[in-house]
Amino acid sequence: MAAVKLDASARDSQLQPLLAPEGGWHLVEGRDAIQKTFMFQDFNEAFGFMTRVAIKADKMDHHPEWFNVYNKVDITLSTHDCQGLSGRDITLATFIDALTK
Ligand code: HBI
Repeated sequence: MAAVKLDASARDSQLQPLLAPEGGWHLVEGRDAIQKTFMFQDFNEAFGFMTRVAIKADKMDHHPEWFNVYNKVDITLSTHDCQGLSGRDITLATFIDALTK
């Protein structure tokens, strides 16, 4: 299924909550993408989180751009197929946030 960029209404209703202070996601400068940094107790916790995200991402066929060093995981979400944010990014961001609640 071709990915479709979020329209203005979807950005208001679905993206804004993620970008709110309690959501913790940020728009990436110069890209239609969102980014968030996660901190864990140690590498083991961080990698366990990454493993759960990876399994979900593969099930969705929608993969994060991410960087990990020790207990820090830096995640950027965007949809390559439409060069911007789609509903898949909202779905994955929501799943990711639920893991850290
Ligand atoms: N992951 N973030 C992201 N964006 C995509 O467009 C994408 C993906 N994973 C796999 C995927 N697309 C496949 O559907 C092929 O388009 C590569």
